Amino acid sequence: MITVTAFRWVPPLAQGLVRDFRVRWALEEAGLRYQEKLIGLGQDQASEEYRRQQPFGQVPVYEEEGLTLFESGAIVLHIAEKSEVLMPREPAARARAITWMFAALNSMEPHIWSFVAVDSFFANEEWAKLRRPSALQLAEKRLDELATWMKGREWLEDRFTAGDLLMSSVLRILRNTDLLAARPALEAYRQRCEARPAFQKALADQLAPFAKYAPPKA
Ligand SMILES: N[C@@H](CCC(=O)N[C@@H](CS)C(=O)NCC(=O)O)C(=O)O
Repeated sequence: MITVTAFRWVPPLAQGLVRDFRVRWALEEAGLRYQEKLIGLGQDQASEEYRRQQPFGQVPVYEEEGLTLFESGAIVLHIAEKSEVLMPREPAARARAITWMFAALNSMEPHIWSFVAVDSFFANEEWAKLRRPSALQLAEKRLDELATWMKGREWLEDRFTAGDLLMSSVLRILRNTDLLAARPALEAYRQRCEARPAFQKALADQLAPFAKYAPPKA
């Protein structure tokens, strides 16, 4: 049986974005059943036992008979190799799908997080106010470039792959901004990805424990 480690609860700002979501979505697309192992923020992350599974104390961790993996991108790739829904078999198409997986995590996500950090998480800090214009400029540049690529396309390549799964998961981080709405090609692409039944199921499954384990309101 496959096991995915996720957080029992996170603050609303992070709900639906925690990276076990990408793994859950990939598993749903691949039609693979899994069980979740829920851990708490803090102590559970710091335990020696957990650090042996995830050196940085983060989620997700993926366990399968005889194999433990961390890093959501590597996990999604591992799952994608098991399913043609996520990864074409033809070698060139496979290489292109993997290229887009890296592009999502390496060329898009750092700029998107840099912006969201100053726009949302640290918005009231003086340093964040100073940093915001240049972070916005860098994020917008990447978004514009991706929007140009997406014009007239349904998916990043000629069919849905794990590249789209990761790219749309990264675009989702901007959900509290108007940056996607300002780029209709990207907004339509995000919606197309999120309309997939596997996405909906994975999201509901990540959110369920958050409702169950929500701390009592002060
Ligand atoms: N590159 C890692 C990042 C994992 C990561 O940032 N996990 C976050 C949740 S999305 C986490 O566990 N944060 C808690 C912490 O860093 O203490 C991956 O993709 O798996």
